[in-house]
Amino acid sequence: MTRLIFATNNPHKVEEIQAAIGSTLEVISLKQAGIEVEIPEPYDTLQENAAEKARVIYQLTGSDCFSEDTGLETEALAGAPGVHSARYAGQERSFEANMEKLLAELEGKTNRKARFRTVISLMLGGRPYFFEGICEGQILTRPRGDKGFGYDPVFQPLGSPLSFAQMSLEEKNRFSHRRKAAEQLVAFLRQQQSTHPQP
Ligand code: ITT
Repeated sequence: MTRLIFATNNPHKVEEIQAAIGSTLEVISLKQAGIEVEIPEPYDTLQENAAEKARVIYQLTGSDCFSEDTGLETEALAGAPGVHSARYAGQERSFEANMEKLLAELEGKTNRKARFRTVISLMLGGRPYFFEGICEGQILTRPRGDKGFGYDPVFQPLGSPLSFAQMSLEEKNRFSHRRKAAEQLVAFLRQQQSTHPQP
């Protein structure tokens, strides 16, 4: 089984990705790898931020690794909060404050269309590769449910009557942006292994 460091400080992401990919890949969190580092997200695109996170951890460890950057993009707000989702309401990165700000910005707007977009950056043998996953849906008028993290209570994926925060991890993964990107990562790694088998 391939072991890869997942360059994230968000334990929810580790749990969701490991559940999505099953046992084909063993994901080692930064915490499990004993790495304590504040990873920068200085750029204006998910792809550049994801690349930077993976690059920092690759430089630090010399090991193959991956990272991901995720944004919630709303149509009525021209893609906001997007790449700024984590700090939408300020530097303290509060899930509640971020949701409150989003609901306030969308107050009275009939277009509630939104999507989560995840970009995974894989560093393999020193080279970067990218994979994207999108989940379309809408922003509810008030939070519903208490599972998950981040904007989950206000996001309802297309095709479900529930918000992400009303779903189990397995249910969320049926729709999730992160699961879709992770599956592409796994498919790519499988293909690499079949064309360049390890001795
Ligand atoms: P790392 O950079 O350490 O991976 P992070 O929490 O800072 O973790 P992001 O910058 O990718 O991760 O996340 C942006 C924010 O978007 C995150 O703080 C959440 O509030 C929100 N978010 C990301 N994925 C989400 C999901 O699946 N459901 C709800 N909110 C999510």
